Amino acid sequence: MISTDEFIELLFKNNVSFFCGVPDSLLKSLNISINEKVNSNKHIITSNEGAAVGLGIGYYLATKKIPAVYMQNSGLGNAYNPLISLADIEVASIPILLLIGWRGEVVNNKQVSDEPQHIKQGQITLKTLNIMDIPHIVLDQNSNNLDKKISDILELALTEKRPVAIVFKKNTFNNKAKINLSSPKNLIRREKAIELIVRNSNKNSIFVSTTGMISRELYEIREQLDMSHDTDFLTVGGMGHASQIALGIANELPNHKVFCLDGDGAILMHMGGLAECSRVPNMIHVILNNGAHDSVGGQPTRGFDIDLSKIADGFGYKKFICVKDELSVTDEIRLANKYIGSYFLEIKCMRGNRDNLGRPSLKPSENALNLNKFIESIKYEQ
Ligand SMILES: Cc1ncc(C[n+]2csc(CCOP(=O)(O)OP(=O)(O)O)c2C)c(N)n1
Repeated sequence: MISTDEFIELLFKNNVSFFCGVPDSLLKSLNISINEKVNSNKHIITSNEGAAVGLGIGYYLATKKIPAVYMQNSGLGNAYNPLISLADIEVASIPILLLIGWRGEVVNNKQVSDEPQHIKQGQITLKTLNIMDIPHIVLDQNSNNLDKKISDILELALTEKRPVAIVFKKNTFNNKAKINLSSPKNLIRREKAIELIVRNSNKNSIFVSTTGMISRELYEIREQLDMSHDTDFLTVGGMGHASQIALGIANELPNHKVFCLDGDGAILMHMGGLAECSRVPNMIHVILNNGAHDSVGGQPTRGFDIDLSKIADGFGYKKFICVKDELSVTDEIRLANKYIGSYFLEIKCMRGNRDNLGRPSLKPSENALNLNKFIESIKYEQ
């Protein structure tokens, strides 16, 4: 395995000392090393991967040094536009080092098993980089000659002034101790909050849940309470888009309550959509704010530094409130069930999840079909 500390040292040696990006579970250890070894003003966790490319471009313009931009391969889509329409060798021609975690990797033409949302993305990752004309190397736990590989690819970036990438397979890096997950003790557990929301909402309310643990917890709670999954849509991929999916449904079912269970990382990723969510009277937008990208290792977001309910006010939500205990969650959901107007409920939660949290056995395509059927069955009420 490659030591993340040594890897960072090699980057330093090659004059790379600025890091930004969106965390990924495959790069968890790398993230910990960056936190340990890089000054906090030289490491910025960005709201999305496109933003990280923008930040990297700004850094290069200010310093003429190559920025390192890290992401999961699913983030390439967010990064595509600023990479192709701006950083590209034929446009502004900016050297950038992309560090990409390869979920759903393909080894010797064989797909490694992974969650459904990673399969297609894994199959097309290297092809996408080829189409984007981004020179890249792939590293795994057995890679050697790192020193030369890294200096060669960085030299190419600098001499040709273009983005380049290193793609990392699963288990490339050593395991580092977990990020400190401590959070204020007076906050509610996220899974408990979801359980209270489910228990206190009407049985027919529709739920759209965001990417990561939140969807997994919603699924498990339905199982535990012996409830159907047909009213839920789990946004297993497309991080940051759950709110728009909920809006798309709410807009078509004006007499039906639609919940969006969002995360702080996800809402920050594509925040502009809130301007439209605030306009529907039947959407209850719940943000489970734990100040972290909990699902991929607990790296911090700005969730605890910003005032999300003030932001919701600014976006025009009719009701907005922040709560952090079980009683208030229950009260708010009971109120929200009857309220006419967009409702923004921020719940400050603890970081962390239980160890034995399962994964949905339902395929995303079945999930979509079941919700389609459920919505058809209630349409006569509208
Ligand atoms: C475009 C994209 N970038 C990164 C990821 C990896 N990812 C999955 S879940 C997650 C963290 C989500 O954080 P948050 O919304 O705050 O929810 P939490 O995990 O804290 O419950 C990340 C970064 C992804 N799935 N898609």
